[in-house]
Amino acid sequence: MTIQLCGFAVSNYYNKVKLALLEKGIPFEEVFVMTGSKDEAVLCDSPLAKVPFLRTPQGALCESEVIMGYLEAAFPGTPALLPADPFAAAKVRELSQFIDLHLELVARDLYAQAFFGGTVSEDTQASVRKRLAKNIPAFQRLAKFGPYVAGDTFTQADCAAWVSLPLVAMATKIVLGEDLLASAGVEWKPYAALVGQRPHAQKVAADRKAAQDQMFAKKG
Ligand SMILES: N[C@@H](CCC(=O)N[C@@H](CS)C(=O)NCC(=O)O)C(=O)O
Repeated sequence: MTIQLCGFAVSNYYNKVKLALLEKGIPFEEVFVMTGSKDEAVLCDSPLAKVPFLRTPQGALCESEVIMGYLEAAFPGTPALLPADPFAAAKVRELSQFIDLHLELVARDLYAQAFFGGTVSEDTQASVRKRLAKNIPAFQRLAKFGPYVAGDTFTQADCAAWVSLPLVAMATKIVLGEDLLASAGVEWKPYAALVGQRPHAQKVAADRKAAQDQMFAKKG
């Protein structure tokens, strides 16, 4: 059985895993699954109906960080996205998880207003601003941008950073009136452009754009 990546190409977490699969040259197929599915088969594989999830010959896995760990361990013969040294590898994963939990998950509270035509209360906006004011400088202590987010090599952390830093920047700019990453001195634009030059990143971006256009056409 070929590995199946389940979800949709607009999702940043889906694209984090998709970029890793492509960079590692692991054969996979994409299976379109929207969030919030009530389908029993989906809930068995991703109990919160979140995406992405991965179907493997041994069963399914949800949570992108876990999937990234699995891919690295299960396909050692492919290009490594983690250093061989256990501590150095853990530092990369620390950064990746930090981006997910302390930047993206916080900014996510703004997405309804930033991207989906909803509104976000003043309280929520203030809370996001306060949490990011603490979390962004903390991220800056870990991030290297040398030129990759964890140092001189492209790693798993870049898969997380490249899909999520622009969202954090855009959501804060649109809703709070200020790109909190840029204001704090995180030069995410040249970084995103650098990673965006990679052929596999270009494929992910092109697929995302096509999926966004399709979503927009349906809504409009
Ligand atoms: N911690 C999860 C986050 C995944 C996630 O939140 N995915 C979004 C789409 S980008 C989703 O499924 N949202 C629907 C929901 O939270 O119910 C991971 O790393 O895979």
